Amino acid sequence: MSRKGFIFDLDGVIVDTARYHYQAWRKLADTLGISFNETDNEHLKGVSRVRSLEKILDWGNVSLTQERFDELLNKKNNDYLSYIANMDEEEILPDVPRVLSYLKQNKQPIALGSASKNAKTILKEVGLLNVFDTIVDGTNVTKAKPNPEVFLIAARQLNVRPEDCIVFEDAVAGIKAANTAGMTSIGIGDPSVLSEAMYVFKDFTEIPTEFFAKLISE
Ligand code: B16
Ligand code: MG
Repeated sequence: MSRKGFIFDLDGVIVDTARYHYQAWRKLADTLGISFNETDNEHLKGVSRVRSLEKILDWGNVSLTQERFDELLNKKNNDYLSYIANMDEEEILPDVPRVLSYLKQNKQPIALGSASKNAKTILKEVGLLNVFDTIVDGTNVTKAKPNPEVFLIAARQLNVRPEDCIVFEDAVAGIKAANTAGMTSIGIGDPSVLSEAMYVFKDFTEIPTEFFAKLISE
């Protein structure tokens, strides 16, 4: 048995903020006359804010001055912040508290590994800011997922080897990042979308406690 590190993505794993990102991106796309649906949004999950706007502009074949780009990005974030302003613990996804308490009771190091620059605001709103041993978010990384930087920093801060880390992710880009880091990747969502993950569960209600016990004892 070696010391393990459990790393959680935020949007789509701990809380369902993906729908708020979707609303904000959709509003921006409408402004530019670019069509944008939920399938398109799937490609933005786990992707940084700047890279997300670049992708939307590519899809619509639209180019912007740097000034307009920054202005729209700012507007998107303000819209997003207004949507998440009233979040509370009700928006924590099912069984996340059970999993976090089990890992804490068993003295397992836990980290947040998110691309979001709004991660701490969200954790505070839902009452989980003090649960993690370390928080690595969009303000700490220079390379966005699928680059493994965010998870490698989290492993280093937990003082756990990457091969002993287990990552929970809802995004294709995040699963790729975990795999590249040499970590155990666990997809939370649709198995056909997250086919590169080592294990996939629809949500945490589907993961029995024994599964965590086995990961800890391996
Ligand atoms: P922000 P995660 C990611 O968070 C989201 O999945 C992605 O849709 C978003 O664009 C990105 O954070 C940046 O978020 O605009 O709040 O800085 O899934 O890595 O927790
Ligand atoms: Mg996510």
